[in-house]
Amino acid sequence: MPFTIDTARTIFPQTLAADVVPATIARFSQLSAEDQLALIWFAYLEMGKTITIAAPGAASMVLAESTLNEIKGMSPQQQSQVMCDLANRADTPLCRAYAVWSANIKLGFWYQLGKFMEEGIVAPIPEGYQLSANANAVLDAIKKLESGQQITVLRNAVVDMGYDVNKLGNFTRVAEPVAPPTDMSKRTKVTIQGVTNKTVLDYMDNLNANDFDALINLFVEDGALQPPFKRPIVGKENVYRFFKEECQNLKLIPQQGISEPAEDGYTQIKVTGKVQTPWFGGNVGMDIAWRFLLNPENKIFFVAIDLLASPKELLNFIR
Ligand code: 45D
Repeated sequence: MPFTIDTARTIFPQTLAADVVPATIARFSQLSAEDQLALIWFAYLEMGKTITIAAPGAASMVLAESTLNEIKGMSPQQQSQVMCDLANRADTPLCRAYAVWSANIKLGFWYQLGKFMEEGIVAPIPEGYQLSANANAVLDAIKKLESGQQITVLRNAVVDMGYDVNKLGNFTRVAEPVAPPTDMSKRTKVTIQGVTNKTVLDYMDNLNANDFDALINLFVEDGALQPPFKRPIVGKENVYRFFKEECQNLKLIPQQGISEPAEDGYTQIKVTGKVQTPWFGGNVGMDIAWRFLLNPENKIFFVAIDLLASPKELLNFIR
């Protein structure tokens, strides 16, 4: 039986993903908007003690600028209301504007609001705000996570805010411009213990070089990519857009892997290693697995990217 995206998703089923991340997000989303905002504030302060976040690129700030200026001009009460609206996914013009932004613009927007809150330009979380018992329990759970898992929870919380894009009908996405790929002379090459497959090596090297044109050509037309805790993104066109919108300046540091034949002349390859996001650079190394399924022509039919449950999983190559 030939592979489908659904059957491809189950290759290397013993791979243990950090399910604590979606579980924590689910608990978080049950909280009141006030609790959500205060909780993120406390979590953010806590994380700031050990890891520093990089200032977002100028391009993403420009795209959020008019909204940020609008908020700056509001009364403190209106400012708090706007933030609650975002957490409540309310139907307001501002929540609609937020909804069409790429993940990086949303993160840059909150980064800037956080600064404004510290500086007293935007209404802060009230001094002495008491989290509900549930919110306290979620905050405790977040504090216990590894840093790679913490930043994933935070990112998901931010990305989920605003009006639901699926209710917008026709809309135009707003994303940072795509910078040209790294100059050939400046590119680096990964090596992966146990894996010599050229497609997999090219995947890593092209993504590290922001060369999304070369990268997408490694995929079959109806190929798919499954980001951590997400449904697969299916079809070259959609995967290509995802690369350009969400994958600039990632650093992939694959370490080891295993390659073996699958049915119908396909090859399945699992690689584990670290990934750094431009937001935290070398401060946070996420433990990641890539599960590739290549067709007989050595093109990518499917690749899943998993955030691993623990560093121990980096060495788990059991099928
Ligand atoms: O509400 O091979 C305040 C793919 C309080 C591609 C705040 C990948 C109020 C293929 C503090 C102001 C992408 C899948 C909020 C690989 C409030 C591929 C602000 C993987 C919200 C490897 C909060 C890539 C703020 C991966 C400012 C795994 C929060 C990338 C900021 C992972 C949070 C990237 C930030 C991650 C989080 C980035 C900046 C997890 C960034 C997380």
